[in-house]
Amino acid sequence: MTINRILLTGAGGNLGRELRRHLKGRFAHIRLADIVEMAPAKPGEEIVQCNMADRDGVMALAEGVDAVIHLGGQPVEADWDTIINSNILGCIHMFEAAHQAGADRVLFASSNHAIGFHHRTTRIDDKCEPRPDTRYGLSKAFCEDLGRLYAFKHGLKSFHMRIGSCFPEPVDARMLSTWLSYGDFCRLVDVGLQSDYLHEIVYGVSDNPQSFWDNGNATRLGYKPLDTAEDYRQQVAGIISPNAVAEALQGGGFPADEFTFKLAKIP
Ligand code: 15L
Repeated sequence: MTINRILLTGAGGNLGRELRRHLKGRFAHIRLADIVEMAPAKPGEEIVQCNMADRDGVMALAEGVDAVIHLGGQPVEADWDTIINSNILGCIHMFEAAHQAGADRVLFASSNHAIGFHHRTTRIDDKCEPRPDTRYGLSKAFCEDLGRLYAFKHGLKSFHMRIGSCFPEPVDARMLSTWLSYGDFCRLVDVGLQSDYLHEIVYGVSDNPQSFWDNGNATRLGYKPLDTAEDYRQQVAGIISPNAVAEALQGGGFPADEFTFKLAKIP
């Protein structure tokens, strides 16, 4: 299917605004959705304010679109109510709406916090066991599986980007492993929009030699990152957490938050 009409959720957030600039003028129509206010629509754009927990609102959002890029939802750890409404229900609504609309694919902003309880010394790939490090991370792991259900049952393609740390620059030593530049994020989204697959998990990470992740699956699909956290080593190498759990585990401060177990017992 040729992709002409795109829905971008979370369009008012940092990554959404980057992607909006990147996609502009390349598709016949881009519907931009968020719960927050967004900059006014330019030619070829449409703005819709929507809460992802509102089922009917999300069903209407997906009408007539060929591809959904779903960045919307709660971006960090929160209480159960917030996670259930914004992320779990939001994702269920989004996948069901994309299916009902006959869309070809959904690209989903998953997160490294779906696997944050892996040790930093373990190199993992797209096939590793999920180890959510928070309620937030669990919602991301859930949506990766939700994508499997819609892919295998209905043929709705889904592309799950386990984003590391997507910021203008790395800000601490952990990001020498997890950093994703805005440019590489846009390149990864292009792979999700252009390549052929049924259900894939890829890591949203730049070309960092110290990465925790074997991103061979993204490479296989055509991802070629052009940026690297190594360029920032001098400025961030000394910035580490005083918390031993945060420093030992891939998710950093997320697994360490509310942690009451023993680090030595985590396999
Ligand atoms: C995420 O999932 C968050 O959305 C982002 O704010 C960062 O904390 C990032 O993970 C990270 O792990 O650095």
